[in-house]
This record gives sequence, C-alpha cells and structure tokens, in this order.
Amino acid sequence: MKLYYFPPSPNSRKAQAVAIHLGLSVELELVNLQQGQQRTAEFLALNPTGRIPVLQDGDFVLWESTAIMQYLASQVSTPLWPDDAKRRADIMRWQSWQLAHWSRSTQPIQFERFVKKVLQLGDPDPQVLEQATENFHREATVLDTHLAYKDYLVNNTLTLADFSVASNLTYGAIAQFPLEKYDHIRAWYGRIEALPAWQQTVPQSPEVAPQPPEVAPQPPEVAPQG
Ligand SMILES: N[C@@H](CCC(=O)N[C@@H](CS)C(=O)NCC(=O)O)C(=O)O
Repeated sequence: MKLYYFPPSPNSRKAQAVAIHLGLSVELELVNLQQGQQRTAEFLALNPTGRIPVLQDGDFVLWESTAIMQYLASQVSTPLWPDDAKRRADIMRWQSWQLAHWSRSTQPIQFERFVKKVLQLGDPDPQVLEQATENFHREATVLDTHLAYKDYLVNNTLTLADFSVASNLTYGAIAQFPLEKYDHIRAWYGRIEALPAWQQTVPQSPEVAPQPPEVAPQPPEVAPQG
C-alpha cells in the first residue's frame, strides 16, 4: 500500500499514525503541497479533489482520511476498529463530528494565529478570532464533558475516533487554542501524545507551513444569542 501524504497536514497525520500504530507496511509518497504537487495532472487522476491523504492499494485508490483510516484498520483485527456494529457506529459518530464540527471550530483559530504568521498573511483578524473562539468553546464543551469519566472516546479504549479528533490539536499549542478550562481534553490529548505513533508523526519542521483551512472559516451554525 502507498500513502500519499504531506507531514505538516493533520489529515495526513491521522492516517499515517494509524498505519504506524498497526504496524502496517505502507510506502510513503510525499506530495509537497507548498509546491502545488496536489494540482498536477498525475495527482488529480488519483484524487480529483486535489487533496492529501490518498491511499493506493493495487488498483484501489481511496481518498478522504476517515475512509483511509477505516480501510487501514480493516486490514487487521484491532480494537481501533472493532468488529461490532455499535462500536463502529460510535467511532463513526465521533469521526463525523470531527470532520463536520471539530475541524471547523479549530481551523479558523489555527489559521488566524499560526498559518497567517507562517505565510506572512498579516495579523489575526480579531472579529474572526472572536467568532471562532465562541465556536471552539461550544464544541470543546461537548468533547470535554464526554471525556469526563473516560480515558478514550469510545468504549474507554483507544480507537480510530481518538486519532481523528486528536488530529485537530496538532497545532493547538502554537495556535493557542483556549483549552485552559478543559482538563479532560488536555488529559486525554496527553494520552494520545504519549503514543509512539503520534510522536513519530509530529510535524518535524515548524518552518514548513501548514495549509490554509480546507473550509473557509464558517459562520456559526446557530446565531449567537443576545
Ligand atoms: N476531508 C479531507 C480533507 C483533506 C485536506 O483538506 N487535505 C489538505 C491538507 S490538510 C490538502 O490536501 N489541501 C491541499 C489543497 O487544498 O490544495 C480528508 O479528511 O482527507
């Protein structure tokens, strides 16, 4: 199997970390997003959306990090993706939340405080940050409450859900995510950070810019009250 990846990308990281954690033999193929390699005709033939990660297993080509993680975990018998419909649905619930809501609440803060600095795009926009911070607290409260009496998100066992949700905290410290009051999230992320697979996929070079958000900063789904 071959994983097309770019080390600074959190989406790439979650797929790569799962492969490492499971000890799968996966060849890595760098797609340098800074050089626009995701827009070459060759790469677009693999993934018409022009994004990494992409997994190639013989004739089978798969894009979207969550699908890739599930496919990788399906190669072996693993508690990361147990053979149980309810557990899988529960994992999928958190992976869906991560893609639809957690990413959208973390990326604008990451963009304003970190990406803009790296790419020299100017100062953070206070209005965007204020709205993004409000969104962040709404989602972080859900996650923190869920983790109050648990070490991991599903079945109190490390699963794909943890790798997915943790990926958005890759730049949490450098982008100053407002995590101070979320003790359970910080304790849980400490457990993820202790995993060899997570350590081996830490973006190595802070000079390598992360990418702009995959979605433009979103307006709140619910209009602020008052
Ligand atoms: N929903 C996709 C998102 C993938 C994604 O946005 N990848 C970014 C890097 S984090 C990318 O390749 N961006 C390149 C571009 O937009 O040109 C997934 O989960 O795989």
